[in-house]
Amino acid sequence: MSAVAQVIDTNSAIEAEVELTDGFHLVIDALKLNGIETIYGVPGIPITDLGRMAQAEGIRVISFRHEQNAGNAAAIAGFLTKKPGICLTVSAPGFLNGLTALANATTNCFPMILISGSSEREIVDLQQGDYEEMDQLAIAKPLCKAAFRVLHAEDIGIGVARAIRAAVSGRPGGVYLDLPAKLFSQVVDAEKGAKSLVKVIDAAPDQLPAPSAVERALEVLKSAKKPLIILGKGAAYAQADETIREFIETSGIPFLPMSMAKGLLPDTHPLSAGAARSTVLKDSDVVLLVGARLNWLLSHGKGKTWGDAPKKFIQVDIEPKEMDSNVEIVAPLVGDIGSVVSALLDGVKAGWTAPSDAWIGEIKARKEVNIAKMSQRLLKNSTPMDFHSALGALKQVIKERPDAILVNEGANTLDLARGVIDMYQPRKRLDVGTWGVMGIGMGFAVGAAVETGKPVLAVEGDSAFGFSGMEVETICRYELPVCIVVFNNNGIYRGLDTDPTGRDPGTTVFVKGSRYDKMMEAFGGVGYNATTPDELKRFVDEAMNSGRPTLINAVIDPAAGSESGNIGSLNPQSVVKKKS
Ligand code: ADP
Ligand code: TPW
Ligand code: MG
Repeated sequence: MSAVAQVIDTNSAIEAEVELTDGFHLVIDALKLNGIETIYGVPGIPITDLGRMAQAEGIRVISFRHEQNAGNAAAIAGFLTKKPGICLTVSAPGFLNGLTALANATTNCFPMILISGSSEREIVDLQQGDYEEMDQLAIAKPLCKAAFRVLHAEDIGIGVARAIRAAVSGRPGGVYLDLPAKLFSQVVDAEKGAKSLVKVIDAAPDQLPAPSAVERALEVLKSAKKPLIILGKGAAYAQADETIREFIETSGIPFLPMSMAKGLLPDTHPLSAGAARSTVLKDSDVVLLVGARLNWLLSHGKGKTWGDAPKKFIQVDIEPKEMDSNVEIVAPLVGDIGSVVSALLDGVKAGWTAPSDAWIGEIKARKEVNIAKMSQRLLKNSTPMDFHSALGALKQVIKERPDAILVNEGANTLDLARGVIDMYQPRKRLDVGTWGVMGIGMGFAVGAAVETGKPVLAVEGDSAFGFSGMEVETICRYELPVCIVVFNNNGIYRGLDTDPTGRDPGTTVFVKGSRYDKMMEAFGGVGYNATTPDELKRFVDEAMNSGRPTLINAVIDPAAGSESGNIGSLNPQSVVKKKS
């Protein structure tokens, strides 16, 4: 008699003798044992009951309208907590919908685990056409850090433990865990099942740098006339906030935060070089990268952006293979940021000369010019609003509520908000990251609200918002303190394109005069239409005070934006002139 049949036929006498458990419960117990408190997902065969049971067992289960958004919520949960965020999906199409978020998490070094139910191995492998048939493990593998499948309920403990360790150790990233439908109803002796579970000990161990590597780096740093520290989102992730602050303040080296590292030290800090970005990239002679890669976002460490003067790079990263990825790293510091920066701090305390007044003065002067220029533009009170006047209002909101979380996506809406809105606390700015991907908005907003309980302000281009906009229902359903501001300029970059043939709308434009606020009202949330900076500020304040789900349609001049925001130069140009 099979184990399942035995349960069905069991009389009360046998029940009393052997307590049984099954795959469903072992998955839940394994997650709980490892401190997983929340699952983000979309239900359906074969994981509907898994979600229900997880909820019944006290895990918070947040159900979304699309798996990509659930995946993005899990990914940002991972970034914010250093524990893997969990996304749960059905097979083939649900899995594929979640996979974009898993790949994006891996690209951004966020720890997350995509758990997908899958079809019967025997049928999938013979390609006999099962319900939602797909070889999910094979497809996931190249897109994440690690991928595992569990076939026997006794192995669930090991499978979950491996997934957790793979996600958070070393360079964090996405992990895929494949759970075939049959696994969930497999029955095992409860005691044996409990013993098979694994609590992951020291999942992301400290990784200390070699003392010789620290010496080498300190020597290079001491030789600098114009040193610069670049903080990346790895530094934000590391949660070594106090050590990083002390190192910067003790050494007196100016710092430049990458987008999601803003607020690690306040943007208003005297050593912040954020408002003098081009100057410091060009003129610095030694650059210490802390949890930031020399990828396209830093022009690969070479070319015009970096100027002609010779430059030496020191790099702190947990991933040894990151070194020399684009240019020579004269002093690689492989280790976790907390340990490495603390070693550097000890070195600086042992003897250090602060950077020259000339260097600090050059940066200060440039900052003052740029900030003055910017503040003029922020004060403009034009109707319709342009990006700057609208952002001026939102800058003030974050200044008054520095613990609010800012989610940001779009093109102009992203690039200009990044420059205008000062951040004051670590891990408060969440955005499109390494890929510049659209669609993270509502997933990040939900994940951030659920994980932190803090109010979220999501500043969204109208196009960007559309990628995940249906989750306003999710925000209303869970009554999350999320205020969405849609920068409605009627389209992608601008709202003015036309079809040269006159047949259709232009490729980058949307319905004119749209009222995104009505979408929020449809689900019981609050909607506003804002046409001036004063209105915008007032509506956001109301939303933040009430904590009610709110969407503000901010009417922006369709002519105000530029193609691709700040990165228009990446657009390929056609060399062919069409004959008329
Ligand atoms: P940004 O886009 O902000 O420049 P990146 O995503 O390019 O940042 O870089 C983040 C880097 O941080 C990655 O190379 C990753 O390996 C590294 N990293 C992540 N966590 C840690 C950590 N705890 N210690 C050291 N390096 C880390
Ligand atoms: C998954 C390409 C980059 S920015 C953008 C798109 C479609 C939208 C810009 O319009 P928006 O912002 O949001 O209205 P604004 O303020 O300039 O008008 N698909 C994906 N990712 C990306 N990056 C794109 C397409 C893109
Ligand atoms: Mg737009």
